[in-house]
Amino acid sequence: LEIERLLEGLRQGESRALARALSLVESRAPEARTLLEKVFRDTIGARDTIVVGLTGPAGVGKSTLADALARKAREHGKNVAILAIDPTSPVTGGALLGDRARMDSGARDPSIFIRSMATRGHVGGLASGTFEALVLLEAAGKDFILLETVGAGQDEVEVAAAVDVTVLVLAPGLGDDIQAAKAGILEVADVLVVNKGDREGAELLFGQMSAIAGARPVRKTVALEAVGIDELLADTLRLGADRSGTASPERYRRLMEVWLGDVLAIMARERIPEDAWESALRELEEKKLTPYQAAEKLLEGKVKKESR
Ligand SMILES: Nc1nc2c(ncn2[C@@H]2O[C@H](COP(=O)(O)OP(=O)(O)OP(=O)(O)O)[C@@H](O)[C@H]2O)c(=O)[nH]1
Ligand SMILES: [Mg+2]
Repeated sequence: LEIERLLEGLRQGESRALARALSLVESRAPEARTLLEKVFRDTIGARDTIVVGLTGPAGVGKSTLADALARKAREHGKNVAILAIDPTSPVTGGALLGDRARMDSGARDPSIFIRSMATRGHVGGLASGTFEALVLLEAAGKDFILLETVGAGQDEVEVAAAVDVTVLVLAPGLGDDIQAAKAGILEVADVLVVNKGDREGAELLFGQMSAIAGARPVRKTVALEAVGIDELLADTLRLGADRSGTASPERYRRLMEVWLGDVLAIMARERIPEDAWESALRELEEKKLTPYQAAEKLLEGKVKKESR
């Protein structure tokens, strides 16, 4: 009954229901799956929601840019959400407090839904639960979603699979971070942004990015002052229209491929009995097995058990 009410609130686009639903996803509550299964068919791949991924090294201005883009998209009549994926501290297990506090603070446009989620050590800059969160945002009627992730410079394929348009944000004065970012995300980015256009070195970086961008748009922005945001929004709307929802079955297939792989790994782990897991770990410690052999053993054990 509780879940029915939540579902109803979600479909009405109520922010409180949406926030509650996302908390269920984040805490990996079983109700999250129930909700997801009820809305799945009518959301992802069936609507014209545009999901824009903002990624790039720490501190380049992704959050500031997301704010500016969100406000501009509101002016265009979009129903906007910002989802920020926080790297979780391996020590505390909590999301980075500063960002979280800022993201969740009330001092902003109440018509823009903002939320941050912890990554729980999941690779690819995405939380385990990001796909689910996007579906729930769509179910609540959001049609322009900004997904902020910290670009680790590798394994960005997953970010790209989750979104319709990938925006790589860079800024002058980052030195080696730019090199790191270049490695992975540069190939999959659809739009390149040089933010902090008011800073020294912006012009140089803009030139460098333009030289390697090929046919892709390169934009210079000053996110703090909303400079260059119109053009960037136009890029995302134009590219997004070709790729989102109903427009692109191939993208849907790619997303499902990544998503299925994720879920399969999680489910396989959950189905391994604790004693089998522990004994595999022991054998790994004793170097009797490699991780590949251990995984094979665990999966075979499971299959035998179930067919008995
Ligand atoms: N000068 C200048 N500063 C900016 C601009 N955009 C953002 N900043 C500042 O840069 C700092 C980092 O901005 P954020 O938006 O938090 O950057 P971020 O990429 O989201 O950072 P993380 O989430 O920690 O990776 C803040 O102090 C911003 O005020 C800009 O266009 N020019
Ligand atoms: Mg940020």
